[in-house]
Amino acid sequence: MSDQYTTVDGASVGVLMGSASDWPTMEKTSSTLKALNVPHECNVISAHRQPDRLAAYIADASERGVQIFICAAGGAAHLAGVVASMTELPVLACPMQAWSLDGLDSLLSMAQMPKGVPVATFAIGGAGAINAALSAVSILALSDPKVKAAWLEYRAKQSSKVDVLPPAK
Ligand code: RP5
Repeated sequence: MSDQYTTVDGASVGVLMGSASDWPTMEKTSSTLKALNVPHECNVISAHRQPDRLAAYIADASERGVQIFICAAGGAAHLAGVVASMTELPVLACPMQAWSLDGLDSLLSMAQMPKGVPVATFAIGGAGAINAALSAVSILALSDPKVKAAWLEYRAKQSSKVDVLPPAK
């Protein structure tokens, strides 16, 4: 089955998008994971247009050792919820700004999952795409000392970059 997908040896995070149009935003997820040396794989699989392909990917990815899924979708954004219905692994949801309502539709579709099948939902757009990657890193850091070291270094660097004074006029 894996010839239907982009697979990466040792990937611990599977990034999924409902459409290639989500990539300009989700590229930030990928570059954040890359910056922290977290092997991951990115695929476009639509929950409503390709349900069988999605089910096959989730089963295959879990068997190959993927530990966390990050799912991006826009509009009636059900990709993350459908993925969560197929796996016991953590699912992080990124609402896309998409084509209407500035992404509020995507945010509510993801955040308003009925109880029992959770998805952790992030901010609309780029901030959420980056934070989903960082949250995946923080989860992996619980059991991987190398990821933990990279995560602590990232946080320390970020802290040191905060401007203490307002910029001079
Ligand atoms: C969702 O609908 C996708 O995740 C995307 O955000 C949105 C628009 O998809 P396209 O019409 O660009 O394929 O399925």
